[in-house]
Amino acid sequence: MALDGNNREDLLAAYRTLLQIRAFETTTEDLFLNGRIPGFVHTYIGEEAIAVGVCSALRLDDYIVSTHRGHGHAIAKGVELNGLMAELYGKVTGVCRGRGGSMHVADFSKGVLGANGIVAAGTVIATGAAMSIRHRNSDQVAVCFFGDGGINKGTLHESMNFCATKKLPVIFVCENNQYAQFTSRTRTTSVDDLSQRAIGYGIPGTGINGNDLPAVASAADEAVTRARGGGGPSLIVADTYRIGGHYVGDAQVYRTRSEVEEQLQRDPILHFEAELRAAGFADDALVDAERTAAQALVDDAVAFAETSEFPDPDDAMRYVFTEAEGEAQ
Ligand SMILES: Cc1ncc(C[n+]2csc(CCOP(=O)(O)OP(=O)(O)O)c2C)c(N)n1
Ligand SMILES: [Mg+2]
Repeated sequence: MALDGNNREDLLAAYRTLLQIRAFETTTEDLFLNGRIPGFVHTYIGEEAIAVGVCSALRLDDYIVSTHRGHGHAIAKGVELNGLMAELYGKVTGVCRGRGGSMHVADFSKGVLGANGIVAAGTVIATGAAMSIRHRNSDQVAVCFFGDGGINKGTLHESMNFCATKKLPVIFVCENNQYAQFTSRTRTTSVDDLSQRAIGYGIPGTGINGNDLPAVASAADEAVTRARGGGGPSLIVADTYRIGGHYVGDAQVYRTRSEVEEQLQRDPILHFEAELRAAGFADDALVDAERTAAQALVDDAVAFAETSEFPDPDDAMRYVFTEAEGEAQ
């Protein structure tokens, strides 16, 4: 369903999701630094408006394919915080029964086909999902999130070309957060306007401010409507900024503190709060209450994860591959 910019309830629902992602990510940072979460975590702080805006244009049965920075995508598509946090902990109550962890969260019941540690691997998965949509004569769509680093991967070009040729219902969403790991986009990409890449495939390409939630929602709605109606794929390039390091613990020697501080002025949540206030939909009391409520939900998720069990080691190989028909799960 499209986000209705005049509907207070719609806007507040989107606002709550932004806050839940932010609270989830800042809490995850603390948990990781305190040794509670294994592996690596990549947070989505500063990029929340992209996931929330894009997913506002989707139905529950639409698909999304995510990246290594996937918690925000999952939350925006409706994945429950408890199961998501438990997954980060590697607990059996996690959305993937603790087998996936932060970089491989998935929840098919919400159309989340999975996060992925391989840069731009999601592009081919989204293409496959769109092929399945086509074969089933369904009107679902598949969204493929990827980064400015992913835009230079061969898999992305092959996927965009294939989807364009077959007019498959994929929306390619490039989250241009200015860095691929420790490398500035300006050092790796020959064009400033990444949406120009769409021209080479004969598909619509649009560049937007990814920190402006209504702008993201409206670009997504246009692309989703086109894909659902048989009009084929689109590329949306959403400019944003990764406020945190590449991963939690990144020393960030490749950028200056002043650059980050300047970007903090463009925080998508502050931006959206200002819009809500200007429209008369929010005031200090509401903002405080919503922020507290979002943190409380995340705190509950942490308590759930902490008190859940780890999977039984004897069970480690179960649920990793689809079992043959008739085989007990
Ligand atoms: C195929 C592949 N090459 C390299 C890596 C190492 N790597 C992990 S994340 C990353 C940068 C990705 O940058 P971007 O696509 O812009 O996503 P962001 O981290 O900025 O969200 C790289 C190079 C990888 N995981 N997979
Ligand atoms: Mg990037």
